[in-house]
Amino acid sequence: MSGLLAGKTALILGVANRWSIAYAIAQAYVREGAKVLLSYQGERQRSTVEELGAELGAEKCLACDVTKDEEITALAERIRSEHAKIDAVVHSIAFADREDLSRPFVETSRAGFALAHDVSVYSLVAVSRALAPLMVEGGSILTLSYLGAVRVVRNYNVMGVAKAALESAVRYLASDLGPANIRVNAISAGPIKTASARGVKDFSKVLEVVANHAPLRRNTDPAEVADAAVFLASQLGRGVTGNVLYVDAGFQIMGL
Ligand code: 1JT
Repeated sequence: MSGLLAGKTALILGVANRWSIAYAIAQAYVREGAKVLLSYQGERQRSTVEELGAELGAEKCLACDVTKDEEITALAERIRSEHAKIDAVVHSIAFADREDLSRPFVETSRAGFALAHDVSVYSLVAVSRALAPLMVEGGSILTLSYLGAVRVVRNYNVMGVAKAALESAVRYLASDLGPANIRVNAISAGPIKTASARGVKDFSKVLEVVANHAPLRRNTDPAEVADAAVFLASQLGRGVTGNVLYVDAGFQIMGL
C-alpha cells in the first residue's frame, strides 16, 4: 500500500455524522494510507464519532471542545505521548446561532458575533498553536471556508464575516508557521447539504442556483473536497501555503 498519505498521522476535527465534510476527508485520508485520529466535541457526540471512526478505519477518537483551552492542550499532550508526531490537521468546525443566519446581518448581537468567531475562527489559531510543536517533520493545517467570506451571500451573515477572519487567519498562520515547514490553507467548498446546512432557510434554492450557474453545472460533492484535502496534506501540495482553494464546480468565477 503506497497511498499519497502513507506514513502520515492526521487529526480531523469536525466529524459529526456521515454527511460531514470532515467524514469525507477522513475516508479519503484512510484510503491514502494515513493513520487518522478523530476528535469529538463532548460526551454527547462520543458514541456517534466512535461508531463512525470504527466504520472508517480511524485509529482512535479523542475528546476536544475547541472553545476550551485546557481541552486543546490535553488533546495535544495525548497525541504527543501516544503518537510522538503529527503531520496533518483538518479543522472542519463552525458555529453560529440559528437566528443569526436568517435575520439581517445588521441585527447581529455582540454575543452572537463573539460566539461565531470563537468557535469558527479562534479555534483554528488555538489548535494550530497547540499542534505545531508536534509537526516535527513539517505539516499541513487545513480549514474549510465558504464564498460568503468574500461576497455577500444572503443569510450567511455573521458566518461570512467569521469566514473572512478565518481566511485572513490562514494567511497569518501560514506566515508564522512557514519557517517550520508547516503549511496552512483553506478549501472554500461550494454549498453542501450537511447537518449544518439543514434548517438554513432556502438552502435547496441555493443548491439549485449553483447547479444552474456553475461552469460544471452541478453542485459540489464532499468526495471532491476530500480529494483536494488529500492533495494539500500530501507531498504534492508542498509548495502551497496561505491559500484558499475553491472546490465549488467553478461557481465563484461567474459574474453575469
Ligand atoms: C454554519 C452553518 C457554517 C452553515 C454553513 C456553514 N458554512 C456553510 N454553511 C452552509 C451554508 C449556509 C448558508 C448559505 C450557504 C451555505 C450553520 C450554523 C453553523 C455554522 O447561504 C446561502 C446560510
